[in-house]
Amino acid sequence: MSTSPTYPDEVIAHGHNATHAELDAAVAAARAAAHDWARTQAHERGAILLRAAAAVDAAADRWGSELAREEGKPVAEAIGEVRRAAQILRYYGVEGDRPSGESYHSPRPGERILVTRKALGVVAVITPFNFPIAIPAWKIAPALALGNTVVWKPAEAVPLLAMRLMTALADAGLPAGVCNLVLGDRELGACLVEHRDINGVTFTGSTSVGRAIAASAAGRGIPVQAEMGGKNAAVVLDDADLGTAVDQVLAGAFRSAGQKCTATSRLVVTPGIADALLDELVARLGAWAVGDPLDQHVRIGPVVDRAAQASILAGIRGALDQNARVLFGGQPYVSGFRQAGCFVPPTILELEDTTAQVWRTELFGPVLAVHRAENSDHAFMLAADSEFGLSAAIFTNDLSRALGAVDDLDVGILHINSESAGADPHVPFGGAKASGYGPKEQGRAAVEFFTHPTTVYLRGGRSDR
Ligand code: UN1
Repeated sequence: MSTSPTYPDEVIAHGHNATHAELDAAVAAARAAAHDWARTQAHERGAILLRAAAAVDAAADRWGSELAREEGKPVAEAIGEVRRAAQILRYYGVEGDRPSGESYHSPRPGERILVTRKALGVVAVITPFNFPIAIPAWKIAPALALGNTVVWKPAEAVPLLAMRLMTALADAGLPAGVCNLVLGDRELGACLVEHRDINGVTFTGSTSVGRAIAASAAGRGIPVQAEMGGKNAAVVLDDADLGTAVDQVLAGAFRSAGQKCTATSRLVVTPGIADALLDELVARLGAWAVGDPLDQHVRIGPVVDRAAQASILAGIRGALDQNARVLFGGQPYVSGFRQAGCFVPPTILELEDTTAQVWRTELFGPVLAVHRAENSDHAFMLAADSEFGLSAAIFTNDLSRALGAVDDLDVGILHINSESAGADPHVPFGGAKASGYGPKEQGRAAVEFFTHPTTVYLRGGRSDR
């Protein structure tokens, strides 16, 4: 069952959580389907994804509204997410047209060496609440396109959108057993990733869970792809364009109520622009409506559930105890529907030092921590000082400094003059340090995870040639 984070008494969807026996049956079905699916022509597999993409696109407005109701992000963002899922399905729908493997010369006469790529087999897919259809699409589409079968456990909060994607795939003609959806809690997810009959795990979620999955997978010798936490910095240097920096920092920090692993949660700013930037951020954020995500004017909806709300509010309180200064927000809603729902006020906190928890740990909510740097070198040093390394955003018109950031920041994704969030289907997505483990997602990077190579030494068998 899922409920609305906006109006917690409202039930969005009823469903059936899988039992352990049903989980076993799903894995067995994926195993039984694996041989034939891997041998189905890549173009035929792709055609199914393309049909699913068309159905997802056609349903974008309807499913976007459902997504906004179930997950809480503003409806325009939610519709955009559904369209992004379709775009990803389309990207992998033409995988059959792309190069598959490599060909090498041989040091021996009469021989060629081919490197072919083959499916892993049955892949466990574990997805988070915050992109209920786009993240599943960007794991499941490459898994299927490259010939794997799938058992998928989505986050408990968003079963309806999971059902929608699953239905689109089934209606597009996906054979029975190729993709299996199991609904359930974290414990069911643990049983799935520990199942003896799976050949790989792809996961997006917290660093602690991702690392536990990676350890368990390593123990069984199966590959794992884990996309985990972030504490992404935006660095605004004196020479930056103020308007661009303000727009992009607000978008990075507060869209989807900050519930993106790529969200901007730290802001580092140099002295020549600091006051103007902070004044403008505060003034502009004041005009962002917080409320029902179905209202077209609303820019910030609720966070996903009560537990998330409580932990983000506790993070804000903790920061205040550690002497953070509130520039915006900071106080929980004490009346009206925002108090009754899972709302967290968008909050900007200025810190004197960087030991505060709010500078170090991921809150996964609409909270931006600010620290003033002495100069640009200091700013890059502060940005780099994190156990995480998912994304960063640098605002400057100085090409040398921008290129310096490429060298100095150990991140998987670097934006120069754009917000820290965002991803495209055709390029690698994933983080460095504690943010990522295993091969990256999307684009050609996904091929590395969802297949393994077979190196074929190829000679003719006739001795007369
Ligand atoms: C985005 O920035 O648009 O869980 C995508 C997450 C990321 C996806 C971010 N894996 O938030």
